[in-house]
Amino acid sequence: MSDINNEFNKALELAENIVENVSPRPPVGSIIIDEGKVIGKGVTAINPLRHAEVNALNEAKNKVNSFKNSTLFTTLEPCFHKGDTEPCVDQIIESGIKNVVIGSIDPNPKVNEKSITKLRNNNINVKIINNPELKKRSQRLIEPFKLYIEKSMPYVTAKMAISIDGKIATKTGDSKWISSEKSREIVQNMRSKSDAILIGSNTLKIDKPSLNARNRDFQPKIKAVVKSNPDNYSDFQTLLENNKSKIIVYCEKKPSDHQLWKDIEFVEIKKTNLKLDLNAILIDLASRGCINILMEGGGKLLGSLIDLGFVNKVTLFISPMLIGGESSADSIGGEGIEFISQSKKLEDLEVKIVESDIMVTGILKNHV
Ligand code: AOF
Ligand code: ZN
Repeated sequence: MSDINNEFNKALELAENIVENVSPRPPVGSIIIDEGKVIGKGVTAINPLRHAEVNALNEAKNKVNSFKNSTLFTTLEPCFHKGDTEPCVDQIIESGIKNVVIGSIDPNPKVNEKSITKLRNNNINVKIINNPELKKRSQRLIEPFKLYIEKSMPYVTAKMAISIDGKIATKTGDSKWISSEKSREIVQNMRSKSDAILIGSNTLKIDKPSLNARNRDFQPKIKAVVKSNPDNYSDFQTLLENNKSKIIVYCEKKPSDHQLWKDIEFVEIKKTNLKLDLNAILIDLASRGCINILMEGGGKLLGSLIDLGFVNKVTLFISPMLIGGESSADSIGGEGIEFISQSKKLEDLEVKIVESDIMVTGILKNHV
């Protein structure tokens, strides 16, 4: 890799490893290099709320007398507007930095190339990274944010723990545990980085999950359940255990005694084709600032989401076991397709071994 790509890769790694959930902002990593040395590093942070570029500038400030020989590498175009923070573009100009290298253009219409133009108008040399691999990784980082900004929709990651024969439970509903302990730890991290966890009514009833991110500092903002007729408060007990999230039940009709259902919010959703309108549910979650949703089953709800083109990424843990049984639950239900040519294809496949499992992640490109 050339020097510039090497340095940019460091900014990318910072952004890819942010543990704090920074939604609804995109995760950004920035690095400042002077005379070949890293003098400042920064990522988007919530506590205190500060953008990556400013965090990097603050760290670098006392390390050199002037930034005239420094280069800022940042994974996203700096912001142009005053949001919850002051515009980064102005702080970069004021700092005296003369070179900026950017990964992706900010799709936010309030920014969208305006900062690049402003930097150039202030005699700052701006380069957009053109190494395809680094470009792609920069894009990946902002994909959920892009979907949210452009379509007001959240980015849905479907997590599945399946047997070799694609089952998510036995015929009696037992599913503890299909995936290995290490795989389940990875899922705790995924929960912790998600804004909302989404499940269907069968998963609630059969698995009785808590959906907490166990032993993690950051919890999902929302635990969401899709259930047409919530009629039994005790079904929700495990969700309430050690709960730090808001619990929302998307239903056709609130239970008549809903005031007695402590700590649960009901959102009534109309049915389309006899099913709750999933588009309306996702729009509601996005309107609450949820841009990353982790879908944790079951097969029926996941199948419907896939049929409608609402699943953006799949994370699959395949465990080396066979379950069998016609009545045991399959990982994906829904309508399905008639021809292989209509199948949803996974791109950017990553495959690795986690303990005894095969972990596969892929991006579903052909969503609507
Ligand atoms: C940056 N650096 O680290 C991030 C940026 O409400 P605010 O002030 O936090 O602004 C959020 C917007 O800033 C967000 O919508 C996106 O366009 C951009 N994100 N920009 O310069 C950062 N996270
Ligand atoms: Zn900014």
